[in-house]
Parts: sequence; structure tokens; C-alpha cells
Amino acid sequence: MAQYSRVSGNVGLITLQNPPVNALSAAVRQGIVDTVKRALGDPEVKSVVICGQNGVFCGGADIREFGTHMTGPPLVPMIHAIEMADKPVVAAIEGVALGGGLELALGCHYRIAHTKAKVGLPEVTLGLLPAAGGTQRLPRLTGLPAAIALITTGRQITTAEALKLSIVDQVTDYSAVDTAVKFAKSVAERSLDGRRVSERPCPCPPDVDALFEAAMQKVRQSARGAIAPVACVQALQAAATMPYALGMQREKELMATLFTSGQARALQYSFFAQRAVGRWSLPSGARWDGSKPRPIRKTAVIGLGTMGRGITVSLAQAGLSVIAVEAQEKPLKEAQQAISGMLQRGAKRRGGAPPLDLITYSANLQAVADVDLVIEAVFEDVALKKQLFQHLSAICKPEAFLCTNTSALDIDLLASQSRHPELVVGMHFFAPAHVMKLLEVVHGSRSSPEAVATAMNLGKQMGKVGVAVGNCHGFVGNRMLKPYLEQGLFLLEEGATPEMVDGALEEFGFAMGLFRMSDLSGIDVGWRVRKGEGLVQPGASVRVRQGRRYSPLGDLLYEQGRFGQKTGRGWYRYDNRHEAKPDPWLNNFLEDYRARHGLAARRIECQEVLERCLYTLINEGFRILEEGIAAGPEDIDVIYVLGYGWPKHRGGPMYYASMVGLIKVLERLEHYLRAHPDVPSLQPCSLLRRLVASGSPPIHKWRKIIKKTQSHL
Ligand code: 3H9
Repeated sequence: MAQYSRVSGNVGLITLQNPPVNALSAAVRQGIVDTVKRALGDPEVKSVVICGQNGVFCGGADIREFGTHMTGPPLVPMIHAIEMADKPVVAAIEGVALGGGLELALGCHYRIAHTKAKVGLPEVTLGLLPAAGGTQRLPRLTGLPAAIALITTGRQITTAEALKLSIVDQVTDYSAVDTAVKFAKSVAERSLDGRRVSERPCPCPPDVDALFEAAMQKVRQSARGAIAPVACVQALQAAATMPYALGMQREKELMATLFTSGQARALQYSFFAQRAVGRWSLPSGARWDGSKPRPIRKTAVIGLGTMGRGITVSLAQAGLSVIAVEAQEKPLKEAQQAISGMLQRGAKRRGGAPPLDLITYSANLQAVADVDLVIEAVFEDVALKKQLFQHLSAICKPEAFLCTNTSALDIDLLASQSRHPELVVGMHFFAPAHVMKLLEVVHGSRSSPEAVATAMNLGKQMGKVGVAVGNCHGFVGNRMLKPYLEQGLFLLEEGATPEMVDGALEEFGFAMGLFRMSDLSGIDVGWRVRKGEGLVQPGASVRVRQGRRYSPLGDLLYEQGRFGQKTGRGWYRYDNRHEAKPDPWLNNFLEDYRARHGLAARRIECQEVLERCLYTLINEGFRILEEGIAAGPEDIDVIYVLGYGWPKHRGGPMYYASMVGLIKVLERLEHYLRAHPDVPSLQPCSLLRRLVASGSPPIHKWRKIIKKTQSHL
């Protein structure tokens, strides 16, 4: 787990060995303790280098150990012993030095890093803080402002930035290990005075109180109820105000609180869920490990509206050539300008040149004849998309994959327009497509495993987290949103206000409440979807449609020209483009509406808002699992955390349900169904009942029960 050798005559080389990221498991920690002791005790050895095997220094503490009974030597005294060594110890950083990995490196006397390596303290993203001295040593090197920024966000940085911040001492294009060995020889006789980071003072600006006040305010605003970022600031405050030993004590206390918190467990579940979705399977039994993706070199994007532009940018940034097609010359020119601007701004942020040359613009669909894969992002109109698929099928080479960015339409229907339906899949991106990490890869009944594997692989190349989902109206994310939004409208009818509903959801941790979200995405967009479903009856405000309760409130707003942010009026008023303000007009409108329908407004508690909105969404999630549209609860949770602003520290809707208790979710759905028997989405799903009947097993056991349920169907 840590190999020891002597190189270059008198350098002790310690190599961490725990693939794939050399995480600091109990065995690795024991290996480090043993090999360090050996190196320090060997009179022939004058200096030591620590590195990781296979070009990766270390990905930090072994997260898999967190939920278990921890054994092996603890990190803090191990790193302390390295720092106190009387021979120079050099960290040779390749690949990554993250979390405990960087903390190990900070305990070394020198750090040499490869230019392509990344370093960071991402513990906060796991609901923790860097508790192996990271909160105390980093600010002593970088100063407080940089340490606050890095530790409270978990941002990973390039070694060029790390060099500027004094986190590393040298950056090399050559082997970091060879460079570190040479360097270790050169400093073998040098005094270690000033090289032990913990012995340095923590540089404090004169306005340190104001600095922490601002930092605390910033994390409280952006954390949306997450406790780890706040604890990170508190630990850094200790570094600024206490001697090192007391700071370490504070770090330990704060970590103890976080370590056992539900938030840390949820975030760690989320970490593994985001990796588990890559191991997809289809109802046919086809799986990720038996399906080979085809390499994609040339791509095309059809339709250069907001989504098409974002997808084009993402493809080009991933190094793929793109033919960007828009039928009319004027919008084509506008799109070209917008895409170039996005690429230039992206290049400024990431460094390097904008990949403008990878994109060819065309107003002619024939230009896509020899591409390997097309993503269509034209207007969400089924007739238009059907026609486009017929054209593409005739124009493209027969082996080309045809993908649609539809957010709800039937993939099988579109595939049936193509001569090769097995090459058709959905690639549902989320706006803004060049920023959002989520990609729903939608398989139709005839999509081949190769097509799914190719779309998943392309998503990965674009830096997305792909989730394979089945074909149904709205797929996973948008389908679950429907009962959630519907409950929001019903609550308004019964006496709530948009700001009250949104307040409860935002307090829960959503990035945006449902009415603010509706204003952002456009009330006209939702109206068009409902029109497509035959639900809209202009001018009418009948509260029953298609045999179930229906709220026409959204349709009535649409008829008033209140489309949301884009028209400055929606569920809120927008005097400047983004700031939502409660609108007295809307309150009057709601009062009139209730009076017209004989609805008495009642006082609605936040708890009811949460239970009705969230439990109906979760209930739909169970239906999705039961129907095999998603293979497991992790798939749904990843979609909600990455695509729908679900608070990360609550794991995702299905994880949340497992924490609240399935029996409680079931009871509350039954309770609300009794009060609203005309709302079918409150009818508990049979899978939920089955899980409760089998004793509410933990979430990792659901897949097995779901499989059994499906085989009974
Ligand atoms: C910490 O250090 C606490 C300390 O401060 C103090 C304690 C006192 N442990 O992401 P990938 C697995 S907290 C266990 O697909 P990539 C991962 O699950 C830790 N397993 O690869 C996956 O397994 P599988 C702070 C880990 O190349 C496989 O490795 N550190 C760990 O895209 C490949 O991962 C972090 O937060 C781990 N630490 O990205 C870093 N890391 O194949 C977390 C990875 O079975 N890790 N695995 O699905 C990462 O950010 C990325 O994994 C990394 C590689 C950038 C390293």
C-alpha cells in the first residue's frame, strides 16, 4: 500500500499504491507510517520523496471508509510526524493532490508538481472540512483570503495557480518524481528552518474581523442550509486567531460535528451516485460494460437557439468539430456571434485559445452529410422534429447517430421517421447547456446499446454527467416536475402566495422556488406544453380537465401576457431583469380568482407546502422506478441535484425520502389524498407501498426490490 525504495543513492522514495486514486485507506496510512519510519531510520537516506503510483499523487482520505468503523493510524499525527522529520521530505505531485492528499503534501517540507496536476481541498463538497491540518496549514501559505476561497468552495486549481499562491514550490513539465528526487538530493543538507508550515505565523490582514464577517455572510447566502461551508470559515478563523495547536483542536471539534451529520452522509451518497450512473443498464439487459461506444469526430447541431448554441459551445470545448446549422441567414449570423463570444469568454476563464476554428456555420442542412453524430435542438414542435428526422435520415450517412435534445417528446416516434431507428437516442441537455453538468440520455425501445454507449461517452467527453433514462413524456426530470408544479398552483388556489411557496422551498435549500423558476423558464413555455397535451382551453377557467383537478392559473397569466422575467411580469414583478418582487396585482388577481370559484383562502403552513410539493415529486419518482424508466434511485437523485437545483446536502429526492422515512411519505400522501381525492398524483405508488411493506429497506437495497417488482409485472 506504500512501497519503499532507495533511489539515486541516498533518497528514500515512498510510493502510495491504492488504485485508482491512491486514497488514504487504513492500509495506505499504515504503509506511510512504516515507510517514513524506515526512511528516517536509515542512515544512508538523506532526504525523502513521497509520490503516488500511476501518475496520481493522492485523491485524499478513502471516502468508502467513512461510514465504517475506522481503523489504522490517524492522518493528523502521521502528517505531523512527517513535518517534524529531521530529513527533508518532498512531495512529488502528479495527477491530483486533493483533500487529505494535499494535506499530506502540506506536511512535507517541499512540494514539486507537474504542470498538468490539480490540487485542492474539496472536503466541503462532501459535507466535511480539511481536518488533517488543511484549515490550519493552507492559510499559513496562501494568506487568509485565498484559503477562505479555496476551502469554502472546494475548488480545484491548476499547479500554475498553486505556484502563485505558494502552495507548491516548483512546477515542472517533466516527471515530477524525477524532478523531486533531484531536488531532494540538492536540499539534503539544508536546514529545515522555515520549511515546517505549521511553525509559520498565519498572515493576518488588519481588517481580519471584517474579512471573516464578509466570508461568513457569503457562505451563509450561497450554502442554502449546508453546514460545512460555515464550519470551514470557523476553522479558518481559528487559524487566524489561535496558535497552531489550538487551531488544530478547533478543526478536530468542528470535523467531529460534521462527520456524523446527515448532510455529510447525503453528500457522500451523492459523490458515489454520480459515479454509479456511469454504470448504466437497459431493460433489455444491455450494460455499460458490454457496450462499446463508437468514436465520434465530426458532429452537427441543428437549430441555434439558446440550447443549440450551448451544445455547440460544449462540443467545441471538448475538441470536437461541429457543423452548426440554422435555416435562416440572419439568426445564423446572430448565433455565430453569440457562440464566438461564449467561446472567447470560456477561453479567458479556462486559459488557452478559443476553439473557434472547430465550428463551421451553415444554413444548408446538406452540410451535415458526413458527420458521425447529429444533435437536433430545433423548436419543441413534434411535427417540425418529425420532418427534420426524415430529412436527416435521407441526408446523413447511414451509420450516423441521430440525437434529439427534446425535453419531453416521444423518442420512438422520432426514431420511426429514420431508416435507422437503432441509431436514434435522446440527448437532453439543461440550460445553459455549456454550463450545466447534467445530460439525460434517453433510450427508445429501438435504441441500440451502442447508440446509448456513444451518447454517454460523448457526454463524458463534454464534461457532463450522463444518466441513461427510458422514454416517456418528460423522461425523468420533467416528468417528476409536473406534480410538483401542479401542487404549487393548487396551494395558490387554497390561499398561499408565490413568495410563501417559494420561501418554503428555498428555505429547504432549492436554488429557486417553483414560481421563480417558472418565471425564469417562461410561463409561455409551460403553456405551450399544456397546449400540446390538450389541457389549455383559452378563456376558460374550469378547474377540472381530463377528469382531474386542474388549475388554469398559469394559463390565465399567459393570456395576460405575463410570461415571467422576459416580459418583466409573471408570478412576480421584475423592475430590473432578475430581481423578483411580490406583485400586488397578483394578490388581487388571486383573490378575484378564489372569489369567482368560491374558494376560501386558508392559512397554509410551510410544512404543508413542502410535503405536498416534495412528496408528490417523490411519488412520481417511485412510479418512474417501477416502470423501469430509471434503473435505480441514484439516477433520479443525480438528475435532481445536477439539473433541478435540489439541495446537494439533501442527497436528492429519493435519498431524502429514505431519510424522512418511507412510511412517513406514504402516510402523508394518503392524508393529502383524503383531502384532495381528485388529484391522482397524490395516490401513493405501489412500489412505495411495497417498500414500506418490506420494512422500508435502506436505499442501496431498493434496486433488488424494484427488479422483483418489475419481474412480477
Ligand atoms: C478527505 O480527504 C478528508 C481529510 O481532509 C481529513 C480526514 C481526517 N476515496 O471520479 P472518478 C473512486 S475527504 C475513495 O470516476 P476521475 C471513485 O469512487 C476526501 N474512492 O475518476 C471511483 O470509483 P469507481 C477528499 C475514491 O479521474 C474511482 O475512484 N477528496 C476517492 O474522474 C475513480 O474516480 C476528494 O473529495 C476517494 N477519495 O476523478 C476527492 N476518490 O470506479 C474525490 C475517487 O468504483 N475524488 N474515488 O466508481 C475526486 O474528486 C475524483 O475522483 C478524482 C478523480 C479527481 C480524484
